[in-house]
Amino acid sequence: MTSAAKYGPNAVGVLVMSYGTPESLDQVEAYYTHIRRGRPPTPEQLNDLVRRYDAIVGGFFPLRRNTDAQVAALQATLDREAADGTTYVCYQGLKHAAPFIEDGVKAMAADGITRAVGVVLAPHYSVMSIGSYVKRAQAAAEEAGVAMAFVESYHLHPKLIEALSVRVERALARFAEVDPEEVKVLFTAHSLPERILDMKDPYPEQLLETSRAIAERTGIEQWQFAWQSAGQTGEKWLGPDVLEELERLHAEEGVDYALVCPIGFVSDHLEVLYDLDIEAQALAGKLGMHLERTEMLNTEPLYMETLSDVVRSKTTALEEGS
Ligand code: FEC
Repeated sequence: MTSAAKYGPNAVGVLVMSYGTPESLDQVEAYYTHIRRGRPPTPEQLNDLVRRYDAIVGGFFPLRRNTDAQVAALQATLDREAADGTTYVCYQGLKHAAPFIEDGVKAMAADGITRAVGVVLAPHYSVMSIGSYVKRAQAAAEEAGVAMAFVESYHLHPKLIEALSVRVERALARFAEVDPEEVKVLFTAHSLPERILDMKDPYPEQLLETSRAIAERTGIEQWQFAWQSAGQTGEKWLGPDVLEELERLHAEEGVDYALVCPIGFVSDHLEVLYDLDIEAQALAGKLGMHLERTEMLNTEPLYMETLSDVVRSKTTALEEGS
């Protein structure tokens, strides 16, 4: 018996895609090689990455636990909101680790799912981020005979903006020693190679749109955008980098209080727990600055409702297209 009967012919698959992370320190090399499209890292690069994971991993890799929890929470949200009669079945598909995107699509097809929506656990579109998830999922879906539609971005969804704004307000309250107006807010996201600008990629503008929407909603005036976690690939990446910007703000503008809000990410993981909580905090300590970071969304109900909402809207598009 195939599981098609299990879900019924009208079930809609939801391919929930995320970056992926190793499951143990001895998997870091294979993971890093996958990120580098099959080119193994040098021993120095590998040691550096293992060292960074070692600093944040306490028996489990945070991104794996968070992605698992997000997929389960989205499934529960879709089940709870099942008023329109559609049954949604979530499958996980990771970019750089198992279960890979292709595994997720195969699992749907094996369960007899013929229609599905794809959504990435990252709100902003770039051809180098969401674009590549979608390309791989689309190719796997065509091979497996699954009709798919994709959510490309949801960076201005009102519930996402609300959840992020509440986090900014909560974090500002941690600066007990100064007025919130004296705190510089830095919205950040993963940098990408500068060549995306020649492609007219919407990524930088979408990130600014999210930043502006939060600033408007919270009434903050002292804010700007900075990039983080740029790769070491020999080409130029988008700047300014958040670390350089903290140094500059302190030296040139006398900024002593800063709040980082990593709007490009939705989970606690390496780029937040190491790059911001360890690396940026060490820099702030050296400069004598008070630096805080907003809490990540993880399974925040407003975020789950954002995802459920965009998945439902895409289902309508899927039906209209078929
Ligand atoms: O916690 C974890 O285990 C994983 C954290 C993690 C997230 C993440 C998100 C994004 N990345 C994006 C782009 C690139 C490009 C390269 C690149 C390289 C790395 C390396 C690690 C890594 N990324 Fe990542 N990224 C995470 C982790 N990323 C580790 C390799 C070593 C290093 O540079 O630190 C460069 C590839 C190359 O070498 O050619 C480009 C983008 C996102 C946000 C969107 C998304 O989540 O998909 C964009 C989380």
